[in-house]
Amino acid sequence: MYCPEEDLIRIMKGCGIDLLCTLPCDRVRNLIALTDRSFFRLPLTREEEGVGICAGAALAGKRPAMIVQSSGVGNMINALLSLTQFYALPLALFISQRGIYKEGIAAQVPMGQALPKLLNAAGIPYSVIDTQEKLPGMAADLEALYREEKIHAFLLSPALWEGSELTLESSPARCQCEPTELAPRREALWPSLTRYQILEALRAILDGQAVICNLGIPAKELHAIVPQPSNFYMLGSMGMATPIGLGVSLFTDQRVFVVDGDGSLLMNPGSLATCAQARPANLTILAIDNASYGSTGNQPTLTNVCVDLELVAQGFGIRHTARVASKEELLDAAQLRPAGTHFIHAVAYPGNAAVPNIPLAALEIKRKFQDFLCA
Ligand SMILES: Cc1ncc(C[n+]2csc(CCOP(=O)(O)OP(=O)(O)O)c2C)c(N)n1
Repeated sequence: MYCPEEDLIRIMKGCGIDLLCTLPCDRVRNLIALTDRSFFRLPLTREEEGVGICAGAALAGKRPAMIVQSSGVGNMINALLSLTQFYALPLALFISQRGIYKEGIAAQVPMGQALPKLLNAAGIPYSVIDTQEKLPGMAADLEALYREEKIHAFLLSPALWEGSELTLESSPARCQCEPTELAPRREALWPSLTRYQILEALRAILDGQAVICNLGIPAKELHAIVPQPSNFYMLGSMGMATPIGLGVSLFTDQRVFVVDGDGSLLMNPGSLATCAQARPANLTILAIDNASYGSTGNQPTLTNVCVDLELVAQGFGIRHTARVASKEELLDAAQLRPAGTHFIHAVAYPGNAAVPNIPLAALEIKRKFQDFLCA
C-alpha cells in the first residue's frame, strides 16, 4: 500500500522528534492528522510563533520540528534568522511546497517558487522530497541537523502525496474537542448557520458595497452568492483581510465590509488594535467564526477551545461589537448603527458549500475593485 504519510511519520519518530508545531495546508492535512498518534503536537495561530516555541523547546534540550505551508515561511523568516540560526538552535522544517506542482491557486506560485531561492539566500539548507524513494534519505539529514544544531528544510512536493492510499475521517471541528479547563469566559453561543448561509443572509446588505473577502472557500462562496465588481477576493496572503479593509476604509467614503475568518484573525489579531486606533467611520469587520480552518480541512482553531473573538475585539479597543448566531441577530447587527468601526462576531457551523472557483485573475479583481472605488 502506497502511504508516504506513514513512511514519513516513521522516519520522524525514528529521530526522536519531541514537539511538532503545525499550521495546516490542504496538501498535508492527512499528514498532520496522522501525527497526533505519535507526537506532542501544538497547533499554531501563526507560523512565526512556532519558530519561537521551537527555539524554547530546543533551549530545553528537545528536538522540535514544524509542519507548515510554503507561504508560512514568509511569516517565519525573521525569527528563523535572528533567533534559530543566530543562536545555533536545531529545527526541522517540513514545508508543504505549493505553487510548483499541479497548483490550482495562482497566489501560491510566487512564494512557493521563490522558496528555494529564499532559503539559499538565508543560508538554510534544504532537500526536495518529491518521491517516496527520497524519504529514507531524510533520516540522516534529520540526525545531522539535531546533532549539528542547524535548521534544515524538507520541501514536500504535492507530487509525494499523489496516489496515497491513506484515508482519514475528517469530522466537523466542533465535535473534535472535549470541553477543557480552558472553557470560554462566558457561555458558548451555538451556531445555527454555516458560512455560506451567513453570506446568503447578508446578500442584500453586501449588494453594491465594497467587500474585502478572506481567502479560500469564503471568497468562492461570496462570489457564488454576490458576484460583483466591488468584491476584492483575496487569493492568498492569509491574515490580511482586516488590514486591507482598514487601508481601503481610510481613503474612501464608501462603507467597507470585511469578511474575515477566525483562523485568519488569529494569525494577525493585532490588526484589530490598529483598527481601534484608526477608528474609521465606515469599516465593518464580519468575523465568520466556524471554529476551524474550513478551507484546509476543518482543523479546529482556538475559538473552539479558549478564544472568544468578540471579547478579543473589545479587548483591543473596538467599541461597537456584537456576537450573533441566528439570522435575526445577524441582520440586526448588520444595521450598523451608529457610524463607526464595527466588529460582528458571527458564530457559524463548520462546513463548506460546493461552489466553483472564482473565474477571475488577480489583476481583474484589482482593476474592477479600483474602478468601483473611483466611480
Ligand atoms: C501563511 C499561510 N499559512 C497557511 C495557509 C493555508 N490556509 C489557507 S486558508 C486557511 C484557513 C483559513 O481559515 P479561516 O480564516 O478560519 O477561514 P475559513 O476557511 O474557516 O472560513 C489556511 C490555514 C496560507 N494560505 N497561508
